[in-house]
Amino acid sequence: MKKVMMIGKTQAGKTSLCQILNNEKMQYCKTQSMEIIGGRLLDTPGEYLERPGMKGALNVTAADVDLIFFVQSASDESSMFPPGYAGSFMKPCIGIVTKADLASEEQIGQAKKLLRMAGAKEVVVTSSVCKTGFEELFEILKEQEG
Ligand SMILES: Nc1nc2c(ncn2[C@@H]2O[C@H](COP(=O)(O)OP(=O)(O)OP(=O)(O)O)[C@@H](O)[C@H]2O)c(=O)[nH]1
Ligand SMILES: [Mg+2]
Repeated sequence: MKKVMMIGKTQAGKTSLCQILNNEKMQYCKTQSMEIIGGRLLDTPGEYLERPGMKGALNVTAADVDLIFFVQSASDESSMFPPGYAGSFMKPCIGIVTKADLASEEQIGQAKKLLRMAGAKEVVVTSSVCKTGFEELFEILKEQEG
């Protein structure tokens, strides 16, 4: 099966997303290092995106995956994704808005905009609490299986 790497700030909801995609119960656990979940989901700690000195590790590890998810919480008005960030990866980047259950339509729109500015070619809005948006995600993952 093809692999996906999650990139996003701490608390963005990357691990929760992995848990739902892997049919596990959602359970909070701070990610401390890069971790493979269910054989195909590569979870990363938010610090890798937030700390300039660690960002390069994401680009190196991206060589091992087929697809990248840029994960942005709708309840977070700021983003750590530089404009055009997707261009630094040789892999397709999909934007994932998380925590839609906590946000207004306006906030969701803002998160989508941030992800598109980062170069995400497609954006999916999700809530891991309400389990919405996952059919679309599974569809994207399937498409990628070729
Ligand atoms: N309301 C709501 N809370 C969420 C959602 N997704 C995640 N959370 C909560 O947000 C917090 C952080 O979620 P994580 O999935 O651990 O975040 P992360 O991106 O893996 O964070 P790091 O491991 O620190 O990089 C947890 O308390 C989750 O329960 C969601 O869709 N809705
Ligand atoms: Mg995590």
